[in-house]
Amino acid sequence: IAKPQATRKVPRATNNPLPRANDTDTLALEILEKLTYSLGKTTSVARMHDWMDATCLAVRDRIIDHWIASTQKVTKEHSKRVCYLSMEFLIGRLLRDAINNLGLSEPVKQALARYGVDLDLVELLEPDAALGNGGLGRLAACFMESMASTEVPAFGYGIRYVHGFFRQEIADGAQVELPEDWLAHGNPWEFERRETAYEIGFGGKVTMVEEPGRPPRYVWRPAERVLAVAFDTPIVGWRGKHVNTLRLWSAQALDPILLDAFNSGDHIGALLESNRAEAITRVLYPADSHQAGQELRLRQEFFFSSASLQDIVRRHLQTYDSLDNLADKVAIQLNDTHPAVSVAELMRLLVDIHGIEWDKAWEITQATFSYTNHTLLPEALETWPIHLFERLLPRQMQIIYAINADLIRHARLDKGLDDGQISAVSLIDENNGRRVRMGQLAFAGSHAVNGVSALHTELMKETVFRDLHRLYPERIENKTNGVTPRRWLFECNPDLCKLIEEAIGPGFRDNIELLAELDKFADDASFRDKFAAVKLANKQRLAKVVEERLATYVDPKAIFDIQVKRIHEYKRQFLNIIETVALYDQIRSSPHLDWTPRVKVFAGKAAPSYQEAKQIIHLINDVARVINADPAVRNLLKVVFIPNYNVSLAEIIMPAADVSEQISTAGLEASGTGNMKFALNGALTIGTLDGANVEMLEHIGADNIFIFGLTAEEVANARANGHMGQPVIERQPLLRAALESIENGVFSENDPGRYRSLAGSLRDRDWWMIAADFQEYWNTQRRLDELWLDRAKWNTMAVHNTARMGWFSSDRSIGEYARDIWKAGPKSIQAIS
Ligand code: Z2T
Repeated sequence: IAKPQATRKVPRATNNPLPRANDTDTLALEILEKLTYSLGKTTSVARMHDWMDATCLAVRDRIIDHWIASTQKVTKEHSKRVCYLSMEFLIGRLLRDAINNLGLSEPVKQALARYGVDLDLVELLEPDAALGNGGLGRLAACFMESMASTEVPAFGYGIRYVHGFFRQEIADGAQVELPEDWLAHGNPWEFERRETAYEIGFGGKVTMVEEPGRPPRYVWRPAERVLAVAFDTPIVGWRGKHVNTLRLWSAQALDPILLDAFNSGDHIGALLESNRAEAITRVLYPADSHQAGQELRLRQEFFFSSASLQDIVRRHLQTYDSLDNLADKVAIQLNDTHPAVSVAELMRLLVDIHGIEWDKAWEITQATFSYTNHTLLPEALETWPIHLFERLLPRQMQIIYAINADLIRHARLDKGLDDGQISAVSLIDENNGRRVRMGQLAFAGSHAVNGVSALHTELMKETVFRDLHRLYPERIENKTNGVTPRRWLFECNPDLCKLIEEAIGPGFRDNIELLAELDKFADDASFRDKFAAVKLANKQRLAKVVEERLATYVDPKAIFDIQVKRIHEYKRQFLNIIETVALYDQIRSSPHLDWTPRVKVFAGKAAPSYQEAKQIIHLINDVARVINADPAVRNLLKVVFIPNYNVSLAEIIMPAADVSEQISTAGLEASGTGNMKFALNGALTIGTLDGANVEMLEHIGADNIFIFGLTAEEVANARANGHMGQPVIERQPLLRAALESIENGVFSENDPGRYRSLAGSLRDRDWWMIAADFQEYWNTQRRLDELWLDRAKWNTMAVHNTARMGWFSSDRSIGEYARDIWKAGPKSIQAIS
């Protein structure tokens, strides 16, 4: 159903400017033009920042050419669109990504060189967009890049936080949080779309309107309304083939200033409303895998859900005259439960605003939505007190009750569930002071629900969604996570890519699974040596960063053993640092032995209110201070905690690791994605049978990965049988001594009791199975020490890792979503095996 022809005829040539040329001359001229006419600077006064802006703008013009072409193609072909709703997008920098995907690396570098400007230095000035906490947000960013690269028409929908994830500093060993201000110098990648704005309501009343001969209608009159304004960022795929849009919403007051108040002299009061509105998108909540219970968080969730749905519905109605075929033309993916209120909000739009009959609306809703679960941790499962929900979103609350009534009727009458089972599937938790369960809401409103690794998906069926799964056994499926090889191999490790290309040709750049052809070079001594030389150069680069930021020398010839990720008890940085202390003790007591030199690298942020996690950071820094100052270890052991872990730092760290630490308590890490980035870049993994480690073991092979520790099932059994740490500690002198030194203040002489309760938790329930897994972890580390002495063998294994990680590309993940859940994207993508 085509739109009516535009009445004003515009000649084609002026409608679409010619695509720009990509040679060095043209780029040099255009960068100069941007510098002059967009920034108002001459080359003689331009600062590096101006060069960065000018470069972004020249590159951006080329993205726009492709963006327009992509948008026109999708519109013309009436393609189905994917809408990826996510509270977080952990994007990092975009300049190198754009340059690389457009194939402009050489000409841009040379163009800048003509002005005596180094592209590498220019890139460093771009702020790192950190609109996310960790894995979940970074996955959303990898998926956006992969959807563009595989030509799946997509919109990312999220929040344009003014302040992203906090900046971390370490002062006297402890974490200090500082505000982050990524927009301070403007953002060259975004386009404000003032015309694309929607009203978002909060509070107020619902009234029933009855008209003769018609079913009653419900009208919601919110007490408060704010405006959601769209900011669009183009996301360019590999070889510029396709460009999608990341649309982030910013909150504004309907009336920026209350003139009456202002004129009557209340200058502050005149701004209260706009302050209150803008607060919604002011700052990212810094808690990963933990529910933030505040009202502002629920406001954020509804704000971006409602804006995105209004946008989706409006766009659909621009092309089609009815919403009946909504699910044929859009697939909406809920990235965890943060946007789960969308289920109720879409029902409201369909039923209350567009007059669609309830059952029909429910059919459309379920066919449109699908939901990804990212954690089983009970403290992360979102629930909202009914009174808060009702006060803020009265109509959505009514709709949830109605959905629940239908669900319970079906469960009781058609499936014969008893009262206990009913209370488990209900959208309302009646046991903890009546709360709305967002997980059950997302499940009920979706036709497909997925976990993010094979193990995690199986555990979902047995734990959080056990009863809903029995009711709807077809709904849960697995979609193992992936990472984009463009950012996490091509851009962060260009030297390795050059080497790979020499060996197997350039095909892997378009089909990453061709990396498998590297396998046959694993036993080729000369290839292996070159592979090791690239690793060494990457380690030298990281050593330089460590020297600059921490004034600590680390020897690039030592094993770089790295654990970088959010600091969390279940991720067990504590286990790693206890092993470090035990190793320190051993080196000191047997200095004559042939110890393998190691550098233990840590980085990651703790949620500001997570005391245990902050203690772990403090402990790592305390241990580092003591060990690094002790001449007795003679550089055999170094410990560094690099502050302010973010995407840009990860791009330096991933290529520089020999050993990747993926040591979570089994059953608790849903997938992990850092594990994939490390192995792709040739690190050997020491890890538990958790999350995607299980599938990495299958792909890489048991001979090329170091697996240890209790299985998820064994952890569950140990917990059920009242496992205690103390008896285990008694039997393990190494662990005992290490724990005692931590407990007795060896690393915190000015505050000897600092770690007493942290260490005590191991003697007690040992909830995270640190005592339980210690001995095997230690033994496995010593096997790594030994392997390091046979460098040929180590390097063979490292090559196998890179060669066998192609499957963990987010292109593969996206292909599976496209084929099984969305039924969208090019036929070739949906046809993946
Ligand atoms: C997060 O990063 C993850 C799960 C969450 O559950 C929340 C956040 Cl912020 C609500 C992580 C998982 O911990 C990790 O295992 C997984 O790889 C990642 O999401 C992407 O799926």
